[in-house]
Amino acid sequence: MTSNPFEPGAARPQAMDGAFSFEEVALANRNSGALLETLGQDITPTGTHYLLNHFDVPLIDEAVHVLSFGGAFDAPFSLTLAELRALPLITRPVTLECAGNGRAGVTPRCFSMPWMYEAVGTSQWTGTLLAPLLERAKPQAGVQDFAFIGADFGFDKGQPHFFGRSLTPDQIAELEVMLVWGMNDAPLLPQHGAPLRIIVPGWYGMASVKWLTRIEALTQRYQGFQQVQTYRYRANAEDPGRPVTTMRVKSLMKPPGVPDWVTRQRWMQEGAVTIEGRAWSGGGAAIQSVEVWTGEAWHQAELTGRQDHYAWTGWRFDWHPKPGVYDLACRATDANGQVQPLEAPFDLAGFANNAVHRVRLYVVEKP
Ligand SMILES: Nc1nc2c(c(=O)[nH]1)N[C@H]1C(S)=C(S)[C@@H](COP(=O)(O)O)O[C@H]1N2
Ligand SMILES: [Mo]
Repeated sequence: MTSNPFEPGAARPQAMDGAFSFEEVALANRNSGALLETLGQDITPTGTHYLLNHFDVPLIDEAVHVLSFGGAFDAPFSLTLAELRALPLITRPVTLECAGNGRAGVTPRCFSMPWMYEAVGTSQWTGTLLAPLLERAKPQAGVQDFAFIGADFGFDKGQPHFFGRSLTPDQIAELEVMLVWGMNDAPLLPQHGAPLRIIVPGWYGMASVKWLTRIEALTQRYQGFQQVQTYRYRANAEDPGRPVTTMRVKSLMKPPGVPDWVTRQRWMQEGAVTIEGRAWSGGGAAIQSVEVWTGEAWHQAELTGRQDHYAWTGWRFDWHPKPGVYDLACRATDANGQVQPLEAPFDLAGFANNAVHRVRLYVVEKP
């Protein structure tokens, strides 16, 4: 790492394994994860939805905030929040997962937010569809990309930028992107992008730009840092990579039993227990099955359904363990036949680690 993080070419600390560094712990304190005990519910309680904020959270006065459409539009305009609220409303539960979820389980790990399993959640998002507004602004014939620019500014690898991402006209036609200002029947909170963000259903979370201030139509592809310099699958440092887009098939369980305070190891007395959780995949693909490993075999879980095309699916498995130590796991298969792997393919930045969720459970005799 160069000593000055604001110099062009400034690198991140070395990838590593084992103990977490001071800086990783500081990032983890800012970017909280979901509580796994909420995985029995379709909607993640608002205050427990995970957070991933690269820079400082901008505190924006919604009374003066405007969203502007600019660049290669023939009829560019701006909208206040009051004007947006008068547009046709849509409320939809959408599951968001951070592309870095699972990074702490990748060896060697990339120096970044060290998520274990918890960077995923489902909220009821309220807003309006984006596509009709882009049409109203009349994109010019040669438009190749729409860039979505947030109000948060900072540095990464020595490069200053506003957080921004883009989608092509074809992606906009396919994805049912929403402009949202409400979360679970309440105003969007500052840390989740208030007063206005986008939601790109079925994709990893980086596409869902928060604190949205500007939409720019471009006649070339957008070259913003968060679009081209990161969020690419790369096997090694020379690999130009492929862009990270839709979520990979994955499932998580609500850890059974009760925890030990510091180790979080689980404990229960012998008897009946229901193992339950949630499973999801990208691009709206349905979950076809979830299996639970109890130490000797995979057992089919019962699927309890999903609320929406872009929301996760509930599942449960009734079990009656004898005393012993169990290394439980769950794995999902989606309608495209994609199966959650025991170990995910290596990625240099630790993106999209969808390896099975493992939980150790100690079952003891009834006294
Ligand atoms: N403006 C802006 N938008 C952003 C981010 C950010 O740092 N700045 N983080 C992205 C990433 S990586 C994720 S995973 C999601 C997280 O959304 P949440 O914090 O509401 O869960 O927001 C995305 N949108
Ligand atoms: Mo993310």
